[in-house]
Formats: sequence, C-alpha cells, structure tokens
Amino acid sequence: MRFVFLYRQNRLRDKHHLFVSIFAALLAATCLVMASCVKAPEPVGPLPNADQVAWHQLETYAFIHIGLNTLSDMEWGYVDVPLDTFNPIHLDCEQWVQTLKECGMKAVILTAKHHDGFCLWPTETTDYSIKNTPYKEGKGDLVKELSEACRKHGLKFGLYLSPWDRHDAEYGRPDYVKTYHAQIEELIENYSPVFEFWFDGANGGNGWYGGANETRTINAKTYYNYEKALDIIVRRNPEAMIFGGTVPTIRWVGNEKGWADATQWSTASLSDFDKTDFLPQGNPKGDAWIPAEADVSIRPGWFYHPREDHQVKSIVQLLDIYYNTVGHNTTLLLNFPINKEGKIGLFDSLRALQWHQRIMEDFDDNLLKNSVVNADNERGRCFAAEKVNDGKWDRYWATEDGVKKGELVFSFPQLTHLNRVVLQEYIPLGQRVQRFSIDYFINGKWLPVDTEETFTTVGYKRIVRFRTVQAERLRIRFKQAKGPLCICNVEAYCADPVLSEPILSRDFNNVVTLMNADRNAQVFYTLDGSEPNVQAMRYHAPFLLLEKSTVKAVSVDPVSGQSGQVATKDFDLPTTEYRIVQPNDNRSHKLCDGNPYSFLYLNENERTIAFQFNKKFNICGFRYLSDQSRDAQHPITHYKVSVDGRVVALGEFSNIVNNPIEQEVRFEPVMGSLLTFEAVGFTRDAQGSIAEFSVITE
Ligand code: FUL
Repeated sequence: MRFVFLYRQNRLRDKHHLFVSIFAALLAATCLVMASCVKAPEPVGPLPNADQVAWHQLETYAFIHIGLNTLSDMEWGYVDVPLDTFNPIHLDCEQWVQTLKECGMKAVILTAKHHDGFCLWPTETTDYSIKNTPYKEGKGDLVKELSEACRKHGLKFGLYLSPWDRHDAEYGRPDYVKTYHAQIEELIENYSPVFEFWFDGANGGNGWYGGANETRTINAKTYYNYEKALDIIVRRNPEAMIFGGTVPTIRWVGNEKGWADATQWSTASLSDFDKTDFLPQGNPKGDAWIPAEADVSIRPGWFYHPREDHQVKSIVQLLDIYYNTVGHNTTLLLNFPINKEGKIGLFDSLRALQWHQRIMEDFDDNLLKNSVVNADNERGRCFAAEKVNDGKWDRYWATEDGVKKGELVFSFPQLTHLNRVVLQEYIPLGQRVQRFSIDYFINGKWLPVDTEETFTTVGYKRIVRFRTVQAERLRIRFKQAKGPLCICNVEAYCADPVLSEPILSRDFNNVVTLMNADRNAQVFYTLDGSEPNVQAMRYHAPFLLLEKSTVKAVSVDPVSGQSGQVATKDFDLPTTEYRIVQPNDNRSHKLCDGNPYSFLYLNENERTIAFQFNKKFNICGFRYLSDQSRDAQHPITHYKVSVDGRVVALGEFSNIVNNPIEQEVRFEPVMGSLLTFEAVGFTRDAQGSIAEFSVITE
C-alpha cells in the first residue's frame, strides 16, 4: 500500500519536474523567437483606425431603397404622393435580411428618409412619416423592424438620411437644419448601433417645400452643419463610418456604376473634396485615410419600377462589379429596391444568390496553399515570406528598412492552371505598393500574365483576373512602394469561365459583334439558325454581315468542354438595302446602330420614321426597341404601319410601360419598298423613344 503511495508520489514529482522543464524550454524558445524578431516596419501614414480596418473587411453590404417612391414609380419623389398609398402589407424585413445574408452581405443600409422627406420611422419632427400611413395602422416603424432583423441575423445596420428634403417648408433656412439634426438625434438614440451613416450629396434644388413649389439653393458645405451631425452620431457610435458631408471617413468612388479604378488609394485630403476628379482613384499624397465605397443598384434605378423587371443585372454584370470594386480595394454597397409588395423581388434575390455562389466557387480552392514560397528579401523570420499564405490576415511578409521592392516566388508541386491572383497589404501600417507585376514560369521561361488590368496599387485587397495559364511557378514582383513592403496575403485561383449567353449586336455598318463575358471562354457561332457547338465557326473578331440572318452563338469552356446557353438574334435586312428617309438627318443612325442606349424621340410634331428600300421586298413585320437607359420612361405605346402608303398594321404595344423589351409585330406579307412607322400613342410628356428599329421581310 505504502509502496503504491510512494510510487504515486514519485510519479507526481516526476510529472511536476517534467512540466517545469517543458515550460522552461517553451519559455526559452519563445524568448529566443522573440529575441530574433526584428521590429515591425515603421508605419507609412496616413493610417486607418481599427474601425476603418473592420469596415474594409465587410467587403460587400446592401442598400435598401423603399418609400413613397416605390408606389409612385419615381426616383426622386415630388411630395405630391398621398400618404395613404403606403401600405406594403407583405413587407417583411426578415425576408430582406435573410436574403441578403444568403447573398454574402455583411450589413444593410436603409434609406430612412429620401429626398421627398418621407420618414420611415414615426418621427416627432414631421407628420410626413410612416405613422400617418395605413401601414400597420400607423404603428409601423421600418427603421426599428430592419435594425432588429439585422441584429437577429448578425448583420450590421446603417442609415441613409437625405439632407435634401423636398417636403420641409423650412428647407434652405436655419430651421430645417435644426429639424435635420433632430432627426439624426432620434435615429441615433433609438436605433443604434449604426455601422455607417450616409449623407447623400444630391440636391436638385426644386421641391414642394410645404407647398411653395420652388427652387432653393444652399451651400452644402456650410448649410447642414455636418460637424454637429457627426457629434450626434459618434456619441453613441464612435465606430460608425461617415459617408458624404464635410467630415467623411469614407468616400464615394465617383459613379453609381459599381466601378472603381484599379489604381485605388485609400488616402485623400479633405481639401480634395472641393473637386470630384480625385474620387475614382483617391489621392496617394492625401493626409487622411478616406477609402472608397462603390454604390450601385442591382437594377437601373434605386427604387423599384416594374418597367425594370427585365433589367436586373446579369451574373456577368454583377461579377464585373464585384471584381471592379472589391477587387479594386473598394467596398461594394449593392442596392436592392423593395417592390410594391414590400419584398426583395424574386428576380433580384435569385440573381444575387447565383452571383454570390459564383464568387464562392471562384475562390473555393486557394492554389497557393500547398506551394513553397520564397522572397528575395525578408525582415527576419517573424516577417518571413510564408506569412503571405499562412491564412492569417495579421501576419505579414515584410522587407527590411530601406527595401521598397521585392519579389515572391511560389513553386507549385505540379503544373497548375490559374487565372486569378488576390493580394492584400497589411493596411494597419499604411498603404504602400505603387507598382507590381505578375508572371508565371513555364518551359524554362517567365511570361507575363495576359490581362487588361493595370498593376499599380494593392491596398486592403486587390484581385487580378487574367487569361488562364499553366504554371510551374508564380512570381509577384513589387516594383515600387512608399516604404518597406508589408504583404499579409497572396492567393491564387483557377475560376471556371463564365459561360453566359454572348450578347449579339450589329452596328450601322453591318458589323456584328458577339460579346463574350469571359476571356477564358471561347465563342462558336452559326449564321443559318443551326445550333452552334465546337464544330461551328470560332469567333475571334467582329465580322461583316450583309444579309438577313439568324445568328446563334454559344460560350464554351475549352478546358472542360462545357457550354453555356445559346444566344439567338434575328438580324433583318442590312443597312445596304435601305435608306432612312425620315428623319433625314444624322439621328437616323441611332435606329440601327445596335446600341440600346442611343435613341431618338418621336413626338406630336414629328410622329414618323420611314425606311426606303432599294427594291420591293415582301414585308411582313418590324421590330422596335425603346430606349433602355436608366430612367427611360418614354416608350411609344400605339403605332400605325404603312407599306407604300397603305396601312398594314395598327395596334398597341401592350404592357410596354412596365416591360419595355423588344417588340416584334408581324402582319400579312405585302410587297413594297417604303415602310412608314407612325407613333400614334405616347406615354407621359407626349413623346416616345426609339433605340432600335428594323423591318422584317420574307
Ligand atoms: C443618389 C440619390 O439621388 C439616389 O436617389 C440614391 O439614393 C443614391 C444612393 O444616391 O445620390
């Protein structure tokens, strides 16, 4: 018994000794490692604060536009919309938030008040709010409902409060500014935390202004007292980003297209904001960290319009937006208009979901994970090259003091296909890289990757897309920087090509272009209406098409052999077969230039267009496309068509206002050489646009 006890005692003592020795050894090793750690590079200012760094890491988040405009079908409401029209009975903020979360959005910004002054929360500051609508019998509060749904599902919540208010009678005078600040106060007191606050810069001047119906101009720099607004916001939300106004912490990227320049500095000076030319790129010499945010809508408009149901952005457009914003060191604020029912529509949510899935697929297998990386310069082992692919964002490869260039070479265990490189700088120490290059090693040679991208800045994140290569090694050369390099992450991928339907168009000179979304896909086409496949003609460049013909085209992935959906386009008689005799000026080109955004207007004084053919044709119909640009609200609604002076068709383009897609009208074939199209009915403003028009013959 005693023996067992002693044995145990000894074992315990031994164990104790063992622990002590292991601990001592570990301590010594740690001390050794620490001792061998060179000091981190000095920061290269200006620097982001921790909140800005966290904001960069959101990468994608959503905008929500809803209000009276949703029901009046307007973008900038004019305050003449009755409050009792606002009653979206199926509105469900949880549906929005769950959808957005599924689409990879990390936060949501709500337009709590747009330019029309209608407030989505029951404010004390005006009667023009949700509390005086039938929605939930005046008990509704969209700011509360959305902020709670965000909290429940783990998304951050932000607010847009338009400074311009076309409803307030005092707008333009000091009293309105008091109201505006009181509105901010209410929002901040009742619905914080807020991760971002949006001061919209728009001010069109004219408004209802309590019935005054006039134009009021203000000096946006001084009128709104943004400094005071900022104080109110940060009191409860020191971490909030401020967009717009005179005291921003982030900046507009300069357009609403979802496009940021590849050269993208997160730095700028407040004095830069006197002009707008610096917005797309930032200012490398700026004295503050003011990074770019790109706002863009998933549809042409910010608010919902049924007429845009066919214009929800395609996966290809959305992918381009992602690569041109997030991939260009810019956060993406993607807008979802809420429809009249109070929901994010099916088209929009499906598209966004497919887009997000596609992004996840593009980046699902980091090819550098198992590669060996070497650098030509290292700042000791704590800042060694392998830090760029250890999966830890806050460990980075750094070069020695005074070394402002350097290269990383990744060796693959086997020959590897790749077409994407992701680079990240450790921005808490500033943005440094000014110029870099990417090349790959194959058959004993280094070759540059083939891309339209420029190799300038990196910043928080830079993604470079290029034509697929097979490589034994990958080399990133950082050629110029503001200080020693601090690169925390490098990844490489081989994304499948996007096999979208090619976009087919023919211009005024009868040149056909087959626009292919992805340079890594090949396009095959036929001219006789037969199904295209890899045996069909391969498209390399635009070609002349001097006859009427049905062109079909398909994108094919040369690696997997997979193909996308076939695109079909019926091209009618070429312009060599006719002259446009009315209008008889240079506007007529617009009718057959293949561009859906260039158009002419017909109106009550000029109602007709006329096509004179070189000889008689058996004419049996026409195709008409109205202007497809944003805010295009003027399609022609009723028409009369004559051939050689005889009326052959008279009718209505039904539902064209809500759905302005290409209209194809057929009639009994008639031999003739002059076709006249007359606009008989217009929508509002008594004018109607024609972007494209062609005549169908047998
Ligand atoms: C613009 C506004 O005028 C639009 O209506 C929209 O709200 C967009 C986000 O900002 O400047």
